[in-house]
Amino acid sequence: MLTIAIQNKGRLNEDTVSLMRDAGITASASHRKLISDAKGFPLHVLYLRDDDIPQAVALGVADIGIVGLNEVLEKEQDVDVCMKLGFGTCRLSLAVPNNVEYTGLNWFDGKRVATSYPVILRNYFVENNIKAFVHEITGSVEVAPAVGMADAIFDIVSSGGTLIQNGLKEEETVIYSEAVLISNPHIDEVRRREIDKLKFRFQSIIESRGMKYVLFNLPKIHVQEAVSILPGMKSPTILPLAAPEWVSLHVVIHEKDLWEKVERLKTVGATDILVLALENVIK
Ligand code: PRT
Ligand code: ZN
Repeated sequence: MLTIAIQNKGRLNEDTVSLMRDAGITASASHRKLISDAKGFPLHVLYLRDDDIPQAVALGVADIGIVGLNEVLEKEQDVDVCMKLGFGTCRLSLAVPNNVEYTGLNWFDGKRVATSYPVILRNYFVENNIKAFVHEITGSVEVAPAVGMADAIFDIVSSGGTLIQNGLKEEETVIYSEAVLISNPHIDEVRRREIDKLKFRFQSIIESRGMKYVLFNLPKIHVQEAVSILPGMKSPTILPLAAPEWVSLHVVIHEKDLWEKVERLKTVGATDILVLALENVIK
């Protein structure tokens, strides 16, 4: 049976448990457990701090894990990144106090930079030939310049609110991160096939997120115009109605395009438009 390591609490826990649930796998969200058995897929679930997940997977304590790409890059463990999971999105950026006249990356030469991600930052400075002092601190990195511990910081940014609150401005984005599925690179064929099944389920869920199932009635003579508005997964399904001059069209549309498409469909005579949530797209 496969073992998956997931974050025991914190930002990724809830989205991880809900991705698994949408994929038909019920795992306890309990923060107090270390390990439990999932329902709906033969899987042991190991609850860890996110910092420990890459190593647990590299050592084979877990076969797979779900963790931020930032932790994978920081820990430099021997793991494969199998797929991006579309949540926990953020970036790791260099930020300086608002009153600094930033002149480009060379500004960091000789400066002290506080971070909880020293490996990623050192690699970045080496690649860019910058000689800065990297100070590793855990937690509250954003206050380091104000208390005189550093000239700048390198930290996770999401909305940017924390930087603003602390009088800092983002100058360089070093990596973009999101939750990823990682696996031990040395697992046997049987486990690899199990992982492929899991990846297939996750992929279906991720692809269906943000998609809507739309059905509406349309005078038959306007079908070609409607089809040209609607490039669906393949093409729309067209079903006859009892009234011979009418048809019903079914199509999957991404929610970001929904209103624009609906407005255009109405101009070619679409009526009785139903928009339904789409649970899963299995290809
Ligand atoms: O206890 P454990 O070690 O497991 O958790 P943790 O405290 O180390 O990590 P946690 O739970 O805070 O975050 C887990 C993962 O979520 C991170 O490794 C990232 O991959 C991802 N993630 C996504 C974030 C953020 N968004 C985020 N905004 N992690 C942290 N933040 C923090 C950031 O450190 C900064 O303090 O939020 C602040 C910035 O947010 P904005 O919105 O103000 O810019
Ligand atoms: Zn952590």
